Amino acid sequence: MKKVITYGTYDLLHVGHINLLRRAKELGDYLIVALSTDEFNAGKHKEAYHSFEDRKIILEAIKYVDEVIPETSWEQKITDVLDNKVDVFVMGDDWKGSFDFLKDYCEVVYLPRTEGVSTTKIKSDLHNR
Ligand code: C2G
Repeated sequence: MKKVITYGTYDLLHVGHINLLRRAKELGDYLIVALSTDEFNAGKHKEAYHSFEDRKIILEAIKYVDEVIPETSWEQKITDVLDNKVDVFVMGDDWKGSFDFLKDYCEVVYLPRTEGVSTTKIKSDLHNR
């Protein structure tokens, strides 16, 4: 079984997130999403609208997602890859190059982002209505 992992906040779920998850799943048989906790988001200077618990329930309902684990630190990726026997690490290409150190442990794939949509844009558009 080919296992894939990806990381993110996945707040205010939108088509860019779904496009990423669909393409990530197409690279293997089992997709793990390491979901940023509210505490970890604070470190990313991000404040999700939905709580970690709610974002986890939402992700687990997506047919491409097989498992959701918490992302609590920047340093957990190597351990996650080894402990879960991951074959492929996937992120959107806004992160291109940021995680190449993982190439010693698994395949690293950066996928093109979906243009024109983001959680930040959703918040901004709604605020300016
Ligand atoms: N994404 C995308 N297209 C968009 C928006 C997001 O492909 N229009 C992708 C991002 O590249 C990322 C995933 O969707 O791979 C989740 O996006 P975020 O929730 O914004 O994740 P981020 O805050 O970048 O967290 O350790 C890594 C971090 O946790 C990544």
